[in-house]
Amino acid sequence: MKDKKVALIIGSTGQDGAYLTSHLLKLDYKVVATRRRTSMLNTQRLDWILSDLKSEKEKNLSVEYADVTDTLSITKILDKFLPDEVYNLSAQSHVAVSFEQPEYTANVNALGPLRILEAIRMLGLRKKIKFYQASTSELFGNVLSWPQSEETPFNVVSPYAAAKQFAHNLVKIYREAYDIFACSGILFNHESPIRGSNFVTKKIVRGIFEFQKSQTSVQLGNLDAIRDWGHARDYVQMQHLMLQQKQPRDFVIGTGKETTVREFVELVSHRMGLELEWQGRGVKEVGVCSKADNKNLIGKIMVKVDQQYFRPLEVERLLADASLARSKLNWMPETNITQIVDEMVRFEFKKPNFDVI
Ligand code: NAP
Ligand code: G4F
Repeated sequence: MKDKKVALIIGSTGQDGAYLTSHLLKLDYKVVATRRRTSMLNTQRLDWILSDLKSEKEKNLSVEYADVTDTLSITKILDKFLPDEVYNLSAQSHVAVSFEQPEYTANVNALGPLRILEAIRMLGLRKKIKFYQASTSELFGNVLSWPQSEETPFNVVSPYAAAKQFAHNLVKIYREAYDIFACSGILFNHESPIRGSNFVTKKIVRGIFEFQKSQTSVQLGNLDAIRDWGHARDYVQMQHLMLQQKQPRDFVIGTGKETTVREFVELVSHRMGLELEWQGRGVKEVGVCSKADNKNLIGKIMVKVDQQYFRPLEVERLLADASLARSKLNWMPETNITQIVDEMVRFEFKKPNFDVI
């Protein structure tokens, strides 16, 4: 009997890590999923997503401690499990936080992938392992052309993106210098019910849900930012497909559809049976409830713009051209923005017994 392929997922406790673990187990991989040592449980998302998998599948899962700021932990896990595929999804992934903690962000997001690639090389595994790096549309930054494809120049505007650019370049360098099968997925924003609660989509869904219950308003920054939002479940399929190519190559992954933060608020409100009217401008802008079954909500402020959620520099507009992924890997996103909103809202109403941090 042919041995199962072994995949190491570094950063399995995050949104994508949970979806990718589930996807690879369904494809009959043995999965080694890493978590960080924390003082409290941090595997809730993984547990939630694996709850629908039969125990036979779970037997193919091993959850291990590893931290990309700790070279030894990375080297040891590679040496112990000798994986066929390594997915580096670990990151300090919040752009606004990267302005507050630039050094930490660089350590995790730039030096983390360096440590993994060096460990692969020094352990003599460069011909065995295929490596995936979670790159990002934030690299396009202050965007130089629309829509953004693999050919669009980078123009980063945050410490997060600067660190990710270092990693992106490094992947190319290790691929060319050492002949490692290494590639980067340049992923546009992707969301899901288990998105961290300080990203804008989850914050909006949770905030409007709370407004319905307790009339507290949700405070947001730039309502006019435009994003190309897809579903994490669709995007992890592409992460796996990228490592099945004959030759390693980077791909842009996105839907090719634009939505503003303001429109996202309107979609979520509508899905919850509410409508709102925008009043005022700039940091004085508010969204006032104009329609609701509960008449007590009408006239109350649902959304308030708050200066503290603006960033020192902003990526105003992102839009993917994922035609290469479509033609070379036959990949297409399956979930549109209305379906994403619907899934996120339904999850919020079910009141899951864990908090997505
Ligand atoms: P996420 O939910 O924030 O997950 C990040 C993961 O990295 C978590 O498992 C986290 O562990 C782990 N991690 C953080 N620091 C670590 C360290 N020092 N060592 C090991 N693991 C560490 O992010 P995501 O949305 O799933 O995104 C996955 C990757 O894709 C990230 O690299 C992100 O930058 C990138 N990306 C995301 C998007 C998007 O829209 N979601 C788009 C483009 C690129 P804890 O659970 O313990 O915090
Ligand atoms: O949800 P966000 O924080 O995502 P952002 O900054 O686009 O980054 C995400 O996508 C990247 C891919 O392009 C990933 F690389 C990265 O790891 C992360 O997953 O913010 C989206 C937009 C921004 O323009 C932000 O300024 O929403 C705007 N926004 C407005 N009010 C807000 C808020 N963002 C957050 N987080 N919180 C607010 O209150």
